[in-house]
Amino acid sequence: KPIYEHATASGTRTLWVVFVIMLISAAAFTAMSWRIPVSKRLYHILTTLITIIAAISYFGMATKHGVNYNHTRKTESHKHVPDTHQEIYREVYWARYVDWSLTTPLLLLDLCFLAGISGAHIFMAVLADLVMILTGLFAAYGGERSGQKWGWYTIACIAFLVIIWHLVVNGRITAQAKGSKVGKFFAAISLYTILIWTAYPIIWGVADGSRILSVNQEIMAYAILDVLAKPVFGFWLLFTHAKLPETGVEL
Ligand code: RET
Repeated sequence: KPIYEHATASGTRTLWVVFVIMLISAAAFTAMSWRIPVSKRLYHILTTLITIIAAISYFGMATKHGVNYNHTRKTESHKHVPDTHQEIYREVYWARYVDWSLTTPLLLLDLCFLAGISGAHIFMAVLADLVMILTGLFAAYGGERSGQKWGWYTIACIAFLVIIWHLVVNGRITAQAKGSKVGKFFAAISLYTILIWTAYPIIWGVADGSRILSVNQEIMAYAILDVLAKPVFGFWLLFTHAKLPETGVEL
C-alpha cells in the first residue's frame, strides 16, 4: 500500500508561528519607515514587502492551500523473485517557490542597491535567481528514476553559483568604491546571505531530494532559515542603514 509523507499538527503549528513572526516584522519595518522621509525609504519598502509576501505564503501553507502531493514509484529489483514497487506520496509546499520567486529577487535588490551594482548586472543576477527558483520547483515535482529531479536540481545550483558570483566578485568591488565602511558592511551582510542561502539547497537535498528528513523536520528547517534570511536580515540592514548615511539610495 502507498506511503504518505505529510505534516502533522506540530508542523502546522510551526507554519503558523512563522506566519506571525513575518507579520510582526512587516509591521516593525513599516513603523521604522515612518520616521524617515519618503524619498529615503527604499530599503524599508523592499524589506517590508519581503516579510509581507512571506507571511502570505506561510498563511497558504498553514491552511493547506499551498500544498499538494508528489507521487513517486520506487522499484526494487530482487534476484529470483519479481520486482516490488512502492508508491510514495510526499507533500510538496509549492507556496514556498511562489514566495521565493518574489522575495529572493527583492533580497538581491536590497544587496545590489547597497553595493551600487549596475542595472545590467542587477538584471542578470535577478534572472539567474528566477532560473534557480523555477528549476528548483521543477525538481520538487520531478520523477525519481528519469533523472528529472537531480537534473533540475543541478541546473538550479549552477544558477545559484551565478548569483554568488555577482555578489562576491561584482558587489564587493562596487561596495568598496562607496567607502571602506560600506565595503565592510557589504562584505559582512553578503557573506551572511550566502551562508544562509547555501543551507537551502542542502536542506532540499536531504528533505525533498533524498527524503531523509520528515515533512515536519523540513518545515522546521526552512522555518529557521526563513526567519534568518528575512526578518533578521531586514533588521540588520535597516539598523545599519540608519547609522551609515553612505548606504543611502535616493528614490
Ligand atoms: C533550491 C533547490 C534547488 C537548488 C537550489 C535551491 C536554492 C534555493 C535558495 C533559496 C533561498 C530562499 C530564501 C528565502 C527567503 O527567506 C530551490 C532549494 C540552489 C537559495 C533566501
